[in-house]
Amino acid sequence: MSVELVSLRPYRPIGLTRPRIMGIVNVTPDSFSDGGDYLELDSAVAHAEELVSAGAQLVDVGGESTRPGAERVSAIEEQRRVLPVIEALADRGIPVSVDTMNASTARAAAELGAVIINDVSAGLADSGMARVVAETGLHFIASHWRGPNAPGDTSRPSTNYGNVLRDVRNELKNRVAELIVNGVRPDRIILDPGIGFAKTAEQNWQLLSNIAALNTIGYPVLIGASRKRFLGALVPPDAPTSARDPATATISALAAQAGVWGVRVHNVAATRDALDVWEAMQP
Ligand code: PMM
Repeated sequence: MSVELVSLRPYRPIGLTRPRIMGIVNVTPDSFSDGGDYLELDSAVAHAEELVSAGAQLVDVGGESTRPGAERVSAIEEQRRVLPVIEALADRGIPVSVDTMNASTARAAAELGAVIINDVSAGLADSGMARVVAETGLHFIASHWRGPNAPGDTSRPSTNYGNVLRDVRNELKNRVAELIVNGVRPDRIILDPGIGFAKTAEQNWQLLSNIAALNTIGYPVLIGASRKRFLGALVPPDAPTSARDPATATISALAAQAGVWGVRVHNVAATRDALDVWEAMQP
């Protein structure tokens, strides 16, 4: 397994380090863009291999959809979906992250060879998560999060911000402090502004146009904007979510310019091309 591929380089304010591409494999029946496509082990593994051939340095495997209104699944069902895929990819030497809010899933994935724990709740959904991160010593992607999009729950996570950039920054900093108190090594933390989580379209754009300010928290930053709903306004209303790939790839290139550590995308080839262009245009 190539640990080198996921090692962190020191933060540099000028984006001269090409961001890592994290390819998405959702082993779910209901994710908004690829739900149901990769439920079988063979098709999930084949898709992950395609993503790596297209230029992904990492594959993110998730078994629970986080789209608004999605049913939560039990940790047991989540593990039934993701663990065989994670094991198969790790066996093939592919660096894998596990996309989970459950500490038990994170631990089991770590035991099977996952190299990163990616938690959209940054440890808030499961109080045992920080301990698993601390004990396994894996890298931890901690996203900005204000609560679940539970089905039938009218109290959707709040999009009330005084200033979205300042508030997201402060809430992420608080998460970092809490994680460190719980034993997580600072050099294991990667931050994510949680595009689409408790944010309006306008707030997503505000955050994306200020990625460089997120970088100044002092931790590597990952951006996950791929095919998200706010990009739907840029294409015809009945277009498939894949029609959002050019917009996603453009965000990847602009995120590279802002110095991010990584981008999480469905269409790896489109983002690879965008990053090739970005790299060729470096002075
Ligand atoms: N978004 C989704 C799922 N996991 N993980 C990180 N770190 N950042 C994200 O923005 C993020 C995530 C939801 O999108 P999907 O259903 O396409 O996976």
